[in-house]
This record gives sequence, structure tokens and C-alpha cells, in this order.
Amino acid sequence: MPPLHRALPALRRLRLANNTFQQQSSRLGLQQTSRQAVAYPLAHQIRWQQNASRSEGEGQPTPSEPAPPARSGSKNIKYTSESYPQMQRDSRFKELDKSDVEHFRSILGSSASAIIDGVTQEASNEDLEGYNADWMRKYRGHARLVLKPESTEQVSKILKYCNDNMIAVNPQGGNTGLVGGSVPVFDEVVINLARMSKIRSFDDVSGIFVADAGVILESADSYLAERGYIFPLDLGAKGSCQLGGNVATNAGGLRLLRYGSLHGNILGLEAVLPDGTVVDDLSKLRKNNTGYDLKQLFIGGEGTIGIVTALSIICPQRSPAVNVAYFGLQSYEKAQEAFREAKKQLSEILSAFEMMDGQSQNLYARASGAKLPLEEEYPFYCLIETSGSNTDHDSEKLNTFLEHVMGEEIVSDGVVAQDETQVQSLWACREGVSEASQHWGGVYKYDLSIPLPQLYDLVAEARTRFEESGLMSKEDEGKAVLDVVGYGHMGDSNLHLNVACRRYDKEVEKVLEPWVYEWVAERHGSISAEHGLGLAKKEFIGYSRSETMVKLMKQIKDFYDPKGIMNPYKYI
Ligand code: FAD
Ligand code: 2HG
Ligand code: ZN
Repeated sequence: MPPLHRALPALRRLRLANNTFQQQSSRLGLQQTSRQAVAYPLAHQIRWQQNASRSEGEGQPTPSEPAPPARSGSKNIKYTSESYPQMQRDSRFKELDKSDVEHFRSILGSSASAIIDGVTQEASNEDLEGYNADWMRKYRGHARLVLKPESTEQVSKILKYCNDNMIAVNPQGGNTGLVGGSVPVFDEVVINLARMSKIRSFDDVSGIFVADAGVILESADSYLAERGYIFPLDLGAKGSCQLGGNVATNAGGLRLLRYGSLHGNILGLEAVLPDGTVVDDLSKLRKNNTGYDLKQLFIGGEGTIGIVTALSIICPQRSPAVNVAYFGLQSYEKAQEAFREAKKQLSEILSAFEMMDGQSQNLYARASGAKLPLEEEYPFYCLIETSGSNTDHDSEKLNTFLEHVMGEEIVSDGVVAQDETQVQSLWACREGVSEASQHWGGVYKYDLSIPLPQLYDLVAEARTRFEESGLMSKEDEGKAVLDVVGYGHMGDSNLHLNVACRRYDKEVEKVLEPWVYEWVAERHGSISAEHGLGLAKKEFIGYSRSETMVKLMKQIKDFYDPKGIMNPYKYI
């Protein structure tokens, strides 16, 4: 089959133009099904904590695996307390004893899945590992107790007891966070929300969805898909991350360009404060200008002021006509031109505009064994998704856009998915990069907002720094760094700089930090576009926030959590 630009006159049917890629798609076993139910080439590794689950209707728990199997080799992950020896356990916090565990048992009942107890020696390190070690294999805590409440009331009783007894806690969802916020540093009690997995209600007229914080994102979206709606957030970790974790990190993801941030979509929250107070702000109102909008503090709060137990969110109609195209481009300037044209010509149907550099795509191909969609290699790639309500109308718009960008040589080559399997395969090239970049042992990840014209300069400069440092080689196993890759949500000016490593190494970190943060601050960007600060960026908040802002944040923290038991040692 000819490449896309030669097939343009026949584009009415939007055919995928690369036979070998189609064969590859079936080799990977991708299924013709909805995007949310597809097994991505690397996804089995992403679902490392809880298996994705389907909802069973209102009031029913969405089943989830009780215990997260730690990924193999997680015992080799260094303890955070060893990587950061300057961090000391806060001696004000109580060390757990048998009486504490007995009290928690009295709250949680006798269900075996409610407590993982390494304090009274029943649980092994193996059982606890999936809660102590993070997804990047970079951070590892010493927690000996994991509590899994199944109701808001239980969360309230647990927190009240912890607050009264100075017991530090670490709220946890799917443990897919990328900044070290989701796992303890020392012996904080992990409060994991996995068992709070009920969908509470859905109104198919307004699109308002209310669910427990422990519902897995993919389950929520599958539930909504069956009713013609879509969850207004999508990200690569959808099979494991929980709605509460999404709220707590204010996750951005792949659909933000179209549906906006959780700050706008979330209508109400239920949360528990450290002293056990239940904040019932589970409003289903679109408009509610009655004083301070306090729920916003929990959105992106990273578990530092309370535990989110439920949310209400407005969900849009699912678009029946979805198209995905994948392009090769000769330069970053061409990618910017393509974005400008996409906004101009696709306007209301544009639902994603993602950029990937050539290195990121090669890394993905190497890690997954997948063949890339285009026959030639390009320095840059873009993935565009359109979502609309009228197939003919959308196809016409997309054709006009494709003819323009190909005719003007903005885009050098491209393919358009012609069925759901191909949609998955194209998306996998983008979503698979995050995991591919840590395939060889470790990764330094930076998630940055940078003005669009300068966005890629950072990647090019970082690459030069590593070339000059002598720390990088694709072949030489002795070198810590394998490659420097850049990709991200170009439509949101959000770059992901990933430095793929064979091991974590302070020499590598020194090349990157604080240089990356200084670079971003000089351009008035943000050092955290969507992943949060957690532990990884604790020291660097000042690069993006003024002293006054940090002081106000500390005052808020002290007000909500005067004893400091919530997610201590993290950014605030
Ligand atoms: P966790 O990782 O368990 O926790 C994250 C933080 O939230 C921690 O500080 C934790 O203490 C706190 N927390 C968790 N649950 C609660 C709760 N109920 N109440 C209070 N605090 C809580 N992020 C993006 O923004 N966009 C992306 O595109 C994106 N893609 C990703 C792709 C992959 C492959 C991976 C591994 C991660 C990605 N992430 C992305 C990171 C991301 O933050 C999330 O995956 C997700 O939002 C975290 O949810 P979680 O349930 O796993 O939370
Ligand atoms: C993505 O957009 C995620 O794929 C993860 O935000 C980015 O791993 C990363 O750096
Ligand atoms: Zn992202």
C-alpha cells in the first residue's frame, strides 16, 4: 500500500497506509475493541498493582485485586532513606505497636484483605513491597502496615486515631505516581483506597458521575462508555491509577486539550481531614458560587491535607467518530506549524495533539519490539486525534487538513488509523514511551510546562550535556545513560523529558539538577505541569512558586494538618 501522501486523492476512506505496520499490529495481539479495553504491548507491566476491573453498576464495588504483586526485582530498589541520607525520620511520630494494629483491626473488621500487617509479623516484606516501592523503582519506603478501608467512615476513624496518636500516614491510590509521593519514606502507615471502589451514581442526562476514590480510571471510563459517555481524563496508567489518585495529583493526561483540567470538571468532593472530620462537599452542581471553593485545595493536594474518598465529575458525551493520525516531520518548527494548522482546521473536533521525538519512538520500538508505523525515520512525530459526532463531517475536515499539511510539506509522511486496532497501535507509540524509557533499569523524568517555541530546546541541550559528560552510550553497558528523549502533550505546552538509564546514579542527577529547573524558571515555565511535586521536586518548588506562595501553602497545610501526619517528608 502506498504511503499516505501518495494516497491523498483517495483519502475519503482514510485508509491506513502501511501494510507492515498493520501486520505488526496483529502480531502484538491488539484487539479490535474499545480503546479502554485494549491490551497495550507494555500494559501488563503498567498494571502492576491492581488489575483493571469493570464496573458492575451503581452501588456495586468494581472488583479489584486485593494485594498488589510487587514487580519482580523490586527488592533491589534502594530505600529512599539510603538514597537521601540527609532525610531523617521525624521522631515525633509514634512507632507502631501491637495495640495500634489491634485498634485498626477493630475498625476494619476481620477481612483478610483489609490489613497487611508486618508489625505483628504476619506479613512478609514481599506482601508489603508493592505498597512501599514506586512504579519507577526509584523510591522505597519501610512501611510495616497497610490499611485498606472500604468506607468513608472507616477512613475517618483511622485518621482520627492516627492524628490522636501522632501516627504518620501515606495516602495511596494505584501507586502509579511519578514523583515519589505515593510511597512512604520511613514507616508511615499506607492507607490504600483500593477497596473503596463503588460507583455511587450516574445521571445520563447531565452526565454527572459520582464514585468512590478507589475506582480505577479505566473501570470508570468503561462504565461510562457503556452509557455513551466518556471520563474527561485519559492517561497511560489508566488500568491501575485510581480516581482519588487522579484528583490528588490533578492528573492532566491525553484529553486535557479537549476536556480541560480536573479543576474545572470536578463538581464536588468528599474528603476526610486528619482529625477525622468528613468534608461532605459532594455537590453535583455545575454552578455554585457560595464562598471559597475549598475542594480545589484537594485537587492537586497530593495527599498532604486529607484523603479524598469520593468525587462527583461532569462527563461529556462519548464521540462516535474518532480518528487518529500519526505523522513524521523534519523539524520541531514543522511540528509547531502542524499544531497551528490542526487548531485552525480541525478546531472543535481536535481532541489530542501529542509530540514525540525520533529518539522516543526508537526507544519505544526497542523496548516493546513493536515496528513503528512509518517506513522512514523522522526526527519528530506527532499524533493527532479528532473526536466528533459526525463521521462524514469529521473525515472531510481531516482530509482538508491532511491535504494542506502534506501539500505544504509541513508533514513528511503519515498514516491514519482505519479501524480500532490501528487506533490502539498508533496510541501505543505515544503512551508506551513512559514505560519504555525505564525499560533498561531507571529513568530520570521531568514534567515541564515550557512556552511552545522553546519547548524542545531543553531536550536538545540536555542531550548535549550528556554527550559532553561521557555518561551516555546506547551500546556501552558501562555507561549509566542510554538516551535522552522528549515527548509530551504539545497541545498543552507540556514536555516530558526522560533520561533513560541503566541504573540510578548521582552523577547523572548532578548533570540534570538543578540545571533543568533553572532552565525552566528562566523561561517562566513550570517545574511540574501535571505529575505534582511529591518527594522528587520537594527542594525545587521555589523555581516555580514565589516565597509568598510557598508561605501561603505552608499556612494552609498547618491549618488542615496541624500535627503534620499527612504524607510527611513530601513537598510541604
Ligand atoms: P498514587 O500514585 O497512588 O498517588 C499519587 C499521589 O496522590 C500521592 O501523593 C498520594 O499520596 C496521593 N493520593 C492517592 N490517592 C489519594 C486519595 N484518595 N486522597 C488523597 N491523596 C491521595 N499523570 C498525568 O498527569 N498525565 C499523564 O499522562 C500520566 N501518564 C502516566 C502514565 C504512566 C505509564 C504512569 C505510570 C503514570 C502516569 N501519570 C500521568 C502519573 C499520574 O500521576 C498518575 O498515574 C495518577 O494520577 C496517579 O494516580 P494513582 O491512583 O496511581 O495515585
Ligand atoms: C505521559 O504523558 C505521562 O505519558 C508520563 O505523563 C510521562 O513518564 C513520563 O515522563
Ligand atoms: Zn503526560
